[in-house]
Amino acid sequence: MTINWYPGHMVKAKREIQQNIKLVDIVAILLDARAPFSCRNQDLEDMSRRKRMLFVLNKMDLADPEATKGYLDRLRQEGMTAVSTDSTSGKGLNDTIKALKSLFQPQAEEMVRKGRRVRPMRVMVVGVPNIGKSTFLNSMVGRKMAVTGAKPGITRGKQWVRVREDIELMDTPGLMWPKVDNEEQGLKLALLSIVGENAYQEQAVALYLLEVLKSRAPELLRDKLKIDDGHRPAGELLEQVARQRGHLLKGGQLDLGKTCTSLLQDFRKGKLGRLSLD
Ligand SMILES: Nc1nc2c(ncn2[C@@H]2O[C@H](COP(=O)(O)OP(=O)(O)OP(=O)(O)O)[C@@H](O)[C@H]2O)c(=O)[nH]1
Ligand SMILES: [Mg+2]
Repeated sequence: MTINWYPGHMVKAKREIQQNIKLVDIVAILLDARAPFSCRNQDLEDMSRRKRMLFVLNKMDLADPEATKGYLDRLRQEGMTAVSTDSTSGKGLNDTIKALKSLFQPQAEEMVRKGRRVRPMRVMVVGVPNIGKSTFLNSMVGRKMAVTGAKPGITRGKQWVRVREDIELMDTPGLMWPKVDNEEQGLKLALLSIVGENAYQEQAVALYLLEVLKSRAPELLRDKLKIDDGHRPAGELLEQVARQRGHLLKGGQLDLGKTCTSLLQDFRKGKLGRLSLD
């Protein structure tokens, strides 16, 4: 499966980000904590290369905490500044503010040296769709300013918001690159709702989810899906879940489509437990 998904509004979004990036001091690159490396967008990092960057692993509440620690270490070893957040509860926001302040410190000192007033730092929030950019902005502000939603493609235009006395944030629309060539990466992006629903086959994504559970988190298969003999092929596990959930068609056949939809929904809501994919 090759995911080819580059709607017209993304072309516009990319142009807008490119134009506005000149005005900012720091680019906060949001990544999904469950698969931060799979949702790094090289286009965005290229556009930001003259700016200070902060990597924010958002949705940490849905990720395996040990894996998140490992991903943060890996990014820091690459010389990046990185933090993790849960934007729905506000966890990690203090660390984020601290990291932003220390990234801005050299510029602030330069302003003081030149006898200028230190102005608020301007931070652009970027990343692939649906990873929580607008939710992150809202939680930094402490009230709902930007529209959010469970599907990719919610934010269209740009918006600047004064978050605190010393920080201004700009929300941007989610940006994907034109084509995902790596099949597994595509499945991860689909699983995380980063690419839209038309770009993939639900069954392939659900089977991939079961494979990941089998190999990385058999305890979640057992505890959340009540599957004890999880070594069987993913197709059989899917049928078992369909039977358990009573997903039947009129003639009594299994309604696997329904099972796939409900499994993906459960994963996305965190009902299958905390699972990381990278
Ligand atoms: N569990 C959890 N859910 C989150 C978190 N941050 C955002 N969400 C949810 O993720 C979904 C997408 O959030 P948005 O803030 O709209 O994402 P976005 O990156 O602005 O999306 P686009 O504007 O479409 O690119 C919403 O359902 C949010 O409630 C988080 O830290 N934890
Ligand atoms: Mg948004």
